[in-house]
Amino acid sequence: MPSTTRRRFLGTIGLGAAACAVRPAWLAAAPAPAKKPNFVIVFTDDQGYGDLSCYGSKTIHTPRLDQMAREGLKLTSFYVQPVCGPSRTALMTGCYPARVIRKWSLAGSEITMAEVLKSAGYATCCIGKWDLSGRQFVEGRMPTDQGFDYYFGTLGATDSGHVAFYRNKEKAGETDDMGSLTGRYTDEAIAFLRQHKDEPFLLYLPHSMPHVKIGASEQFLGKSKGGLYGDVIEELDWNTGRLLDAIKELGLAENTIVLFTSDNGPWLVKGEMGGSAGPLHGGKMTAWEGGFRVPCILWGGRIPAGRESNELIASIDLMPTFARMAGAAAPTDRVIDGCDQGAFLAGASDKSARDTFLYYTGDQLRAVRKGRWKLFVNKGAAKNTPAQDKSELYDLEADLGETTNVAAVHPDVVSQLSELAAKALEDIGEGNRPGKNARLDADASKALQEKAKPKKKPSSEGATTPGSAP
Ligand SMILES: [Ca+2]
Repeated sequence: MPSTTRRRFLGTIGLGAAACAVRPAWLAAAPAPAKKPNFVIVFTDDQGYGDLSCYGSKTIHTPRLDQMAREGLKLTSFYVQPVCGPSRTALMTGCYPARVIRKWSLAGSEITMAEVLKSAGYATCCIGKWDLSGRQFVEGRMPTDQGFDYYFGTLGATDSGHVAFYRNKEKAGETDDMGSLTGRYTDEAIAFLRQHKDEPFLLYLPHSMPHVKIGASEQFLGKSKGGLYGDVIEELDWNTGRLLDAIKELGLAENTIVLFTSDNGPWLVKGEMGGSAGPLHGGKMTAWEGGFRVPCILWGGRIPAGRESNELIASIDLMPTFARMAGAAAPTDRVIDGCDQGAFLAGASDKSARDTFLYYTGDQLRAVRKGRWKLFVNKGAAKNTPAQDKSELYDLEADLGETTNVAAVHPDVVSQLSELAAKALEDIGEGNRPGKNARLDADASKALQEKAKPKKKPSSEGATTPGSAP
């Protein structure tokens, strides 16, 4: 769909997600602040819940992120998606990935956060790992086709230890030096800030690190008690500090919201080259908390300092939240799963607008959460119907590490959460049974047909067949 046609869909914000609490009338009627806030999203790759000192790491030293947390809002129940491409889909579209993709490639017809903010007059920039075009050049699916004015970075990940850069749609060199990426992306990001300090902007900085193959520059190599992985995180910490310093120096701190998070949990099978989920069970590509729950810190003059919250917030909420803050509009012609968290972030409310979350790995619904309860509905091999006799229920407030199945003690909760899962399957669907509000493009439909053929063993993390059972 041409971008001019897409603009027509940008009406006023909708409450597409039934999961979102109703916004109080007085708040809905409040006028938007005169000056539009800037947004900076720092999105690391495969960094776990336990990898920052402010989230409990004893071996990795992250003074700048710790300070950012003290001066801002630290979230301890923030959810992304369990693997790279789908996590970027969620962040950009405000939707559960299973609603819109089957392969790791986002249709041009989907409306991204960048497109929404661009429609409100924002300068938009993406620096780093894109991973929304199947890790290759695809006309119509590049960052500059999806709302970003400017792009520099790598289309895929660092698995091979070699990456090629693109600047907008042109090839822009390559490197085998994985330790150069964090500094280089940060330089590019700061250059963008200097150029656009006088207009509202979205700076999206999806780092390539600490996705294996990892590397650190000479300044950090061998310095951390956490080994090479620790060096990589400490380099990310230092460069995030450099970014915050630039924001302050340019006089942008009061009106810029900086968010730091990771795209998914740690890649545990990589051993010492992977991170830690801290007190959480599981890691990347699993439906345990360690796959989905990551550190999230928000900072800037609009975020009250010194807050820590265990409220349930998800990356799918950021698109509608930022749209509203910008006086812009999330799409109303389609279902969006995100909730407007503006009141919570501003400190006007202690409560999240969300109290449910769906855990899809790949295209399969594995678990659902409501409040303190999490129910696994289908932990085994892919099935399109949750197997009720395999239900496992965990109390995340009493048992964060998901060690004790309490399904037999709380049949009423199992029943309530099973109903939530059934509704998700009707609405979003899974596998080759898309729900009534799924919108899979031709590319995704082709993937479904391929899926119906006999399976080959997936390679590595499975760029074409993402996800696996916990
Ligand atoms: Ca990742």
